[in-house]
Amino acid sequence: MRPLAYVTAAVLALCYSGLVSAAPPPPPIPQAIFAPEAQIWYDNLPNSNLGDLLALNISVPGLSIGTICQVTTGESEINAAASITALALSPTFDLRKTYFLIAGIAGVNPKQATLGGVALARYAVQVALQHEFDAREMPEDFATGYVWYDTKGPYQYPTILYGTEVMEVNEALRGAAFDYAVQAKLADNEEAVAYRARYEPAGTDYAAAMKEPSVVKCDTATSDVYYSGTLLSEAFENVTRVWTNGTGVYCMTAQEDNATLEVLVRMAIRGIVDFARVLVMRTGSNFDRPPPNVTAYEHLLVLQQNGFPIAIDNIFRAGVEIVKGILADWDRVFDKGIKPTNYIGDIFGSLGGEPDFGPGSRTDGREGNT
Ligand SMILES: *[C@@H]1O[C@H](CO)[C@@H](O)[C@H](O)[C@H]1NC(C)=O
Ligand SMILES: *[C@@H]1O[C@H](CO)[C@@H](O)[C@H](O)[C@H]1NC(C)=O
Ligand SMILES: *[C@@H]1O[C@H](CO)[C@@H](O)[C@H](O)[C@H]1NC(C)=O
Ligand SMILES: *[C@@H]1O[C@H](CO)[C@@H](O)[C@H](O)[C@H]1NC(C)=O
Ligand SMILES: CC(=O)N[C@H]1CO[C@H](CO)[C@@H](O)[C@@H]1O
Repeated sequence: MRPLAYVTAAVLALCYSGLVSAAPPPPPIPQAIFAPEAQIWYDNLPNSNLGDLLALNISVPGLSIGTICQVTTGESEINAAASITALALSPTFDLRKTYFLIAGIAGVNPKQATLGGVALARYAVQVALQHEFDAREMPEDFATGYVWYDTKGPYQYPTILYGTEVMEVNEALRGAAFDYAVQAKLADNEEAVAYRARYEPAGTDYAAAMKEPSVVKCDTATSDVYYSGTLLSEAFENVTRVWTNGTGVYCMTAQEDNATLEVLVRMAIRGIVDFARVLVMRTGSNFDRPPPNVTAYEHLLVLQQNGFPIAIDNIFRAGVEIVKGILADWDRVFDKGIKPTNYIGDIFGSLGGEPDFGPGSRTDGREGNT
């Protein structure tokens, strides 16, 4: 049987939104990306007195939405981008004050977090947007087969950019969400405890892997390719560090966040959404690399890590605290929004301001398409 970790690629996004005609306070709207990541909200939200997601089921061409506005994007970058575009352009909703909680399971870096652990990100990095040589054909002195566009070897800073390489979200909002999320009692299970124990740090820096699940602040990597193993994980860890000019912490790996965020940047330029109201939350379903003395193949396709059920569970457990917090403080804080203190947006500076990573704004600090 395939490990459940196989489905890691999915994302669940939860948005808090007002319907077009809604009088204040706008009704909450959740948003999901992949069936189990959505089901956990359907099953549990009614018990938290925040309403029933299935009470209002509005069909928007291209996606499906429930009532706290729950959107299932589908897995991988193309599905995520297409679904969020369909949502944002739907005349059914006014999303200008919507909080988007992008929430899904993920691969997890054992140096930063663990199975069932919850990460709130500042950066989403599209790590595999590069040339790739099969490692069997790469030059002998290369540490990885990945090489950035218009460069001659790994980790030389790229001069050709597509614009979606790095996305940065509102750090002050992340801080508020973190304070809510840490109130959650996170789920764990015995099999995950046993698999974590294999990361016993024999000359490794895997101490975080061995702890019980907690909420942490660290970043997400996006790649359509579901990679696994120490060398690729280290390569993308390096990419995250270099592309964020040393500030990004490679932690969770998934297949959608770059795409979802790119759409939200474009929609923010059009005034349809507020990019300062975006949260990226990922929960660890499987480690991105094997423990000591286990092959990459066995780790991904033979052994059971059993992080999937607790990762799904903890999406809700941490996520609902964030939703409750936003609702409870709507009038005082979240209606007007939390002003970002960091740069937010893409590597081109499309939303204005000066990126704190990358080669600098292409719009001279102004908002607009490049
Ligand atoms: C929402 O409605 C659509 C069709 O109207 C249906 O196919 C879908 O199963 C419903 N979703 C849920 C979660 O009930
Ligand atoms: C990652 O970067 C470190 C430090 O620069 C380097 O030693 C290592 O070989 C790199 N790993 C890969 C897989 O490229
Ligand atoms: C891994 O294998 C080596 C060599 O057999 C052994 O010395 C080491 O203790 C093993 N480490 C773990 C964590 O099992
Ligand atoms: C990020 O690092 C690159 C490569 O060293 C450099 O060219 C760029 O100016 C740096 N960007 C910022 C905002 O520090
Ligand atoms: C490799 C890949 O699919 N990258 C995508 C990242 O997201 C943007 C926006 O949706 C796409 O244009 C890129 O193609």
